[in-house]
Amino acid sequence: MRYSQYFIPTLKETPSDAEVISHQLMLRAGMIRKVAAGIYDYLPLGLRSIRKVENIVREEMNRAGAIEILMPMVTPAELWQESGRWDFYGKELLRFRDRKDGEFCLGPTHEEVVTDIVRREVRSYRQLPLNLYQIQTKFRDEIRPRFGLMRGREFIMKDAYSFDVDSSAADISYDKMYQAYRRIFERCGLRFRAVEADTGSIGGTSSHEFMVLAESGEDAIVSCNCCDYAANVEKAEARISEVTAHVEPRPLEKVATPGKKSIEEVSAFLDVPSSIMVKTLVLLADDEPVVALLRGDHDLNEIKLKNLLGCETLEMAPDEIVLKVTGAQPGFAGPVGLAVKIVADLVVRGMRNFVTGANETDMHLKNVNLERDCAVKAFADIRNVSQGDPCPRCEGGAMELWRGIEVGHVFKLGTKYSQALKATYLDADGKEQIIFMGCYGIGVGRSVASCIEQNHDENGIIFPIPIAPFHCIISTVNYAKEEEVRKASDAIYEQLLSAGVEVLLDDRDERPGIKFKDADLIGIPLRIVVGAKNLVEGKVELKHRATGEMELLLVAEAVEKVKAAVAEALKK
Ligand code: 9G3
Repeated sequence: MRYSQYFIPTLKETPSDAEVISHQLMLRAGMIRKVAAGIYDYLPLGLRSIRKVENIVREEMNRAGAIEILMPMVTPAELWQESGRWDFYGKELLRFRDRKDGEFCLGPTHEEVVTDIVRREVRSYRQLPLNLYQIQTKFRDEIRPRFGLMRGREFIMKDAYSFDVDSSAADISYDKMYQAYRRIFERCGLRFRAVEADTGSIGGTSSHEFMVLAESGEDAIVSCNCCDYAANVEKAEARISEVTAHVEPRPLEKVATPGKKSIEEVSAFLDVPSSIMVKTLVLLADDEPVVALLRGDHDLNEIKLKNLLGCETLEMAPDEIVLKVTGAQPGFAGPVGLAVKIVADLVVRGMRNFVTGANETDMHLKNVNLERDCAVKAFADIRNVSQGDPCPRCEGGAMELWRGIEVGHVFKLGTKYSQALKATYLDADGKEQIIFMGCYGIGVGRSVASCIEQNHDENGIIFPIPIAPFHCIISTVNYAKEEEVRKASDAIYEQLLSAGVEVLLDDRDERPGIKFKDADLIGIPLRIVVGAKNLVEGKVELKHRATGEMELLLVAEAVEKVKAAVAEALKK
């Protein structure tokens, strides 16, 4: 491709409303342009990278035995009503009516649509296992779309769905997808971790998220520094710490703590460490008050508590509820004397003589001991794991906290959708059985964006060859004026093209500095600089964008090196 005839609208300035580096660089490199909140044009360079990721995904899905289909973006309300999700989802599900007043939505995911295909077409166990996938545009009306393609409203997703005769067969399908995902993200040049994850609203029994490690990631994950345990913090198990050695319970003591509400304030005022304090949180679970107890230096994991209580909604109680439940202003709540359900974190069970609110404004209690002072019905792991916590799976390992960008998510769905839509098969005895499902998503745009989050420097993007828009760029010095430069550049261009290298010839009538800056900004991995001075010795410069390494080579050598580097990077 010749740059002068292509369409790469690069920007010098960083757009003000782009907060993360990948969003900034994708705008500046002329890869995307915003049409509306969370809705983007994919310009030529952006589309080329998107298509590269799609092709890697497609190859690995096909290799894993999945079969490609394409389902509609517009889906009928009836299917969503059968699964019960039409009313479950709020405004995130973009609903509309057609000209005949029929109700539809823009597909945010396709469990219902694909299960409808299978319930109509699959009748026998001989047709299973079956894995159908698509690479298709989804729409989710996010309240706050941001970070460019990282959290858009319209986005390209690969979504796959597996169908099996039973749970153990479904596990085999799940594992095939899990391995295919590892290959996909390795081939995309991403540094990622697969982590145990909560299944969230989709239901099902278990799931893993594939997280690209990046400081700008919205997800918090932990991994053990010894074994291969890794989990989203939403799900990570906090190891049950050993109960403190037997300590004599001391007499309860009420102390004045005027205006001291937070753990930090009370800890400083009473000169006690937060680790011998207990924070008492008042929440509303499906609008019913519930109290959670955690050690002062631990944080509540609302997903764990929500899963434990089995409630639909869980939020911190407003001040007036706290006052009603505890009789005190917020900041002085404690478990002693409360008449509501209390759930205590496992660590609290091992605590003795701890400090907590007195359920009296401006007062706290010292030397509280659960058995003596208040009845706690339920103990459970309801806290977020912290950096350095002991690993729950191995002896000696410790938890390390990371930020991650979720680029893939695989779920064991069980029979939630096949039950709801009556997708069954006849087994070898002719008996009707329910189908077991799995579902598997990859964010295509998010994969490109997270690759940029992981691979950039102050000059711009540093694409790994497999998903770079072009493999090589030829930056020419005075292409228009210097006959020698033009001849050599065109020759190198033709040789690389005929070798299957995707090459961009920068033949613009621009100053070299502009060309070099653009080449760095758009992140093309290999660059050949053709200038009259080096051509006198029959040489050109070869620059590796990732390492900055610059070599002065004979033209033929440079062409061979580029071909070899590309072949090496694309080996599957
Ligand atoms: C909705 C809306 C938003 C949603 C969903 C449904 C997320 C929804 C979870 C999934 C699960 C898997 C197949 C590919 C992999 C992920 N947001 N999820 O189900 F109606 Cl508005 O999408 N689906």
